[in-house]
Amino acid sequence: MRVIDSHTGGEPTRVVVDGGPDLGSGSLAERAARLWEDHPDFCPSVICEPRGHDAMVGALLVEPDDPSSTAGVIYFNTVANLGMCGHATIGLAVTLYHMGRIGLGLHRFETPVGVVEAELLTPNRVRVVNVESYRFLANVSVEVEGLGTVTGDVAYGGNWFFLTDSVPIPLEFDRMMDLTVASVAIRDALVRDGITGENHAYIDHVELIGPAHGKANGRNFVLCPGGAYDRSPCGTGCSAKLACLAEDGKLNPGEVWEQESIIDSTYECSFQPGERGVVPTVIGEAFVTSEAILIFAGTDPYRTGIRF
Ligand code: PYC
Repeated sequence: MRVIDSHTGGEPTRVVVDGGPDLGSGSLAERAARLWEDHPDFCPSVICEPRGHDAMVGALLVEPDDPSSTAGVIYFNTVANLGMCGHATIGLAVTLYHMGRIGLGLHRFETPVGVVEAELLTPNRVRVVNVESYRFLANVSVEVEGLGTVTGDVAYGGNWFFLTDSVPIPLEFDRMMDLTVASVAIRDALVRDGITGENHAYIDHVELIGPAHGKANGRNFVLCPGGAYDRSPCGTGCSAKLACLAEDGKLNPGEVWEQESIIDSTYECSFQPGERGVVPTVIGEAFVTSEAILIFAGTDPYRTGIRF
């Protein structure tokens, strides 16, 4: 299996270039469901240790439904599929350019949650127009062990997020462990209290928000579904954040919001009004880091990844 790795603002993406499973026909959402149902070893083999790690997001290229789209893509992490992934879309566009498969300019990618646009502004800088994003619940309070009452919003940005500024831990890199433990506790409390996204969707991302260090407008720490933190400012998390800012009247259409990650990487974000919420734009940079052939030796006890 051939893969190309990149990072976007520090967050890794592994694009499966060939050797992935045949998912048959049907919508992207149907094919994404089939990925784990019919090929349960595929995603862990590609991105769990020892070949990958928790922070990595995989991108499996598939035929698009609409031939005018550049490609279909199914994003996955160590535990599940992601509906959309902002950093990986930036990484994917830069990877396809690196391979000579696409040029600078506008491209359309189909994901299980809808079509997104990726405009390669330079070989490394990409502008993503994400699926429509919206706030579902505002000012939800949960009692969290060790933190007390935590209040935040539930919003959709291609994945489901709980966004809060009420955690009393500084958003500093050296507090990573505390931030992770707090975010996992918040996610567990949401489950305990039956707080979900629309249609009972599991809220698998927690976004802690606060003031920026640099000239950005805000800083975040994002807990991803597998327990890793997002090194980038999280494209879908920024989209969820934009939806909340717009609804609170704190950001106008077209106005730029610069979002800083826990490692100080940044995205330039803005939105246009949507039918229900906002249509977010996220601009960031990715760099290819390696090209590799993954080897799955029959005698390797961990050939399908370390998982328990
Ligand atoms: O950039 O949307 C994103 C993302 C989701 C999980 C990791 N990165």
